[in-house]
Amino acid sequence: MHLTEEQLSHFNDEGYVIARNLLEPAQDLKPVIDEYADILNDLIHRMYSSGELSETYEGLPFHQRTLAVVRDTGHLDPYPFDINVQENLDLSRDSEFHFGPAMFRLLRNERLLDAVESILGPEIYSNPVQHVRIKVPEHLIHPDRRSALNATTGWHQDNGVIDKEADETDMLTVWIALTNATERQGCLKLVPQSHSEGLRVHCPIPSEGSRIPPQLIPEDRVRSVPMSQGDVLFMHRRCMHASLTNISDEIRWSLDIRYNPIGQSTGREHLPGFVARSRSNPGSELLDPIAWRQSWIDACEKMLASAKHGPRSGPKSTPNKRWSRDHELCA
Ligand SMILES: O=C(O)CCC(=O)C(=O)O
Repeated sequence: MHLTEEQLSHFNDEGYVIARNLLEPAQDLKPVIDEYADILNDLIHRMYSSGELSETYEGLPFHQRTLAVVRDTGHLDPYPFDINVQENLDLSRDSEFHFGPAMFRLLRNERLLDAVESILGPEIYSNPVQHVRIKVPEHLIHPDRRSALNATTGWHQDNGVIDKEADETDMLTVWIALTNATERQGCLKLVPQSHSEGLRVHCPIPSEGSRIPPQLIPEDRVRSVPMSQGDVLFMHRRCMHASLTNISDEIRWSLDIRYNPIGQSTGREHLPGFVARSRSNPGSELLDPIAWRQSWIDACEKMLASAKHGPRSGPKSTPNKRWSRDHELCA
């Protein structure tokens, strides 16, 4: 499943390429979808026990059950589903995240890594900048509970939201549609060829992270990229992108992960990645999902321990500090 010459040219010229049907829903995605049904079930039972929910919606499929919870409560905490930690001062020993075996196997999926290898070469590191986004129709979420994990994502380049050390790396963003992502469901939109036009200013926006200011978005060049379940989008680290708003009555569920050649900075050195494929040293590949999960628990412990010695060294409140709110374009 290596990318074709035509796909590679598209990636190089336009800064992105969509590999249609790269992943087979029944074989590649269903294990993750089933794993998430269990997380949702646990969460619902906890919410029910604490009185937050008056029903458990037993027997409904994932999509309907998710919608039912959000309709009842106005939100669904995104963190128990995410494959990352809350990089802000809310990080605590009770912080939730998900590092399950099915997800780990998807990060190591052969078809996916073959395609990644076409772009990055055979020494592939799984970068810890990674997220799961379950986006319900946006109007159902209370405005105070909206974030880029569960609602509209603002304009950015991935290079602009990681640490400077990764500026000159080949970090590759891989966006996987776990459900269809139509325009109404809030698919991604992007600016073709923006990857070759440099890094834009990103303004710090409270609760959103860093965003490219509107005056730098060439609206006439923006195109949306609807995708079907199993399609995979590969994006250059400087491709400008954002999401549309989910105005449908369905969920839009995606996974955005990143890879870089082994040895390059990940842009989040305090978080754990792993060798996903190494043709030169296969013994260095991480094969054990438990070890993967443990590496994240250890990283959290470290961040919490250093937080005791003052907020500056602890969990980062603003991961990207290269542009300040005083920048002329951010006013
Ligand atoms: O899925 C989304 O809405 C945003 C994804 C994104 O910004 C990314 O993959 O970098």
